[in-house]
Amino acid sequence: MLIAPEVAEALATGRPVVALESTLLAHGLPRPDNLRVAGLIESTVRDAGAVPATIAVLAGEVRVGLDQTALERICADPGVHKLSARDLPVALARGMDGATTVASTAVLAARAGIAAFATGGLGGVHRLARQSWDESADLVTLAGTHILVVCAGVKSILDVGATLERLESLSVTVLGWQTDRFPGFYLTDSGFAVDWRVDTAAEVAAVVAARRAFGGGAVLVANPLPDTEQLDPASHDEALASGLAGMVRDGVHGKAVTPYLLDHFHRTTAGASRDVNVRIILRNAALAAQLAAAMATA
Ligand code: PSU
Ligand code: MN
Repeated sequence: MLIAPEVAEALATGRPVVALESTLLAHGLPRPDNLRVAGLIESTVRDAGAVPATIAVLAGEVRVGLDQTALERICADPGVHKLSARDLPVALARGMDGATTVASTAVLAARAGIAAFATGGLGGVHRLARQSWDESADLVTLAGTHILVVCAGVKSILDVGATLERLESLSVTVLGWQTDRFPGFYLTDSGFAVDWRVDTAAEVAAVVAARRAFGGGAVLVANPLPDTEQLDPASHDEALASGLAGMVRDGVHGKAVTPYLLDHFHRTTAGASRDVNVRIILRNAALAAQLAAAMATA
């Protein structure tokens, strides 16, 4: 595992660090805009007072903290692999390049000693899961990984109710950031409530410290978009319906499902969902930096 000098120094001196995943760059956002967004995410973390650590695999080596050349390599190559936790060993053994999902990023970040991680939306239980058994490895991996994850809930392309039930079974702590409602990624409100609302960074830091003290697992902070910034609900529902139909028609399955649906949204909403997606990530990056700072001083 190669930790960038800036990240290593921040970790050694107890300064706040925010881990960032690379799959949302490589497989969640269109090229070449993804490279610009990668830079924006990192500068947002810096402006909020923390050190960004984007995680990826390059030539079979785990990299924690990417320089510009490395970011370009992950963002520009259309053939870059999507690596969930189970794919990591193969990529490492074969010297491959790959982008890391929430699951693999969380595992690697925790291993590096990073306490906070920002993403867009978590993977979860897919709407057709009763037939397909498609549940993201993000869920089961987070159950056993000591890390704070900031997200805008789970993507609305998923079965949100089923995902919340699985998070409960897997004992992942879920907190609503200044809200009682579980966010729906593109949408402010998924239609489901959260059990625990938190209003300050100090509260989150106290929950994380308590989680550490009594057995581990992830703490999820769900950070909704303000409703003035969400995707128009009507175009959302339309894109979702045609996306799910297209998925069945085209026989999309496995790790291709999430990138397929995100790309379908971006195309059918003429880029509106991509803009919302970027706003979500930037807001989560800023909040994760703020929470990492509170955890560093707790
Ligand atoms: N959130 C986004 N865009 C993305 C993803 C999340 O805003 O592209 C990615 C994350 O890397 C997440 C993955 O871990 O989608 C889930 O994929 P799957 O459903 O195949 O587990
Ligand atoms: Mn899946």
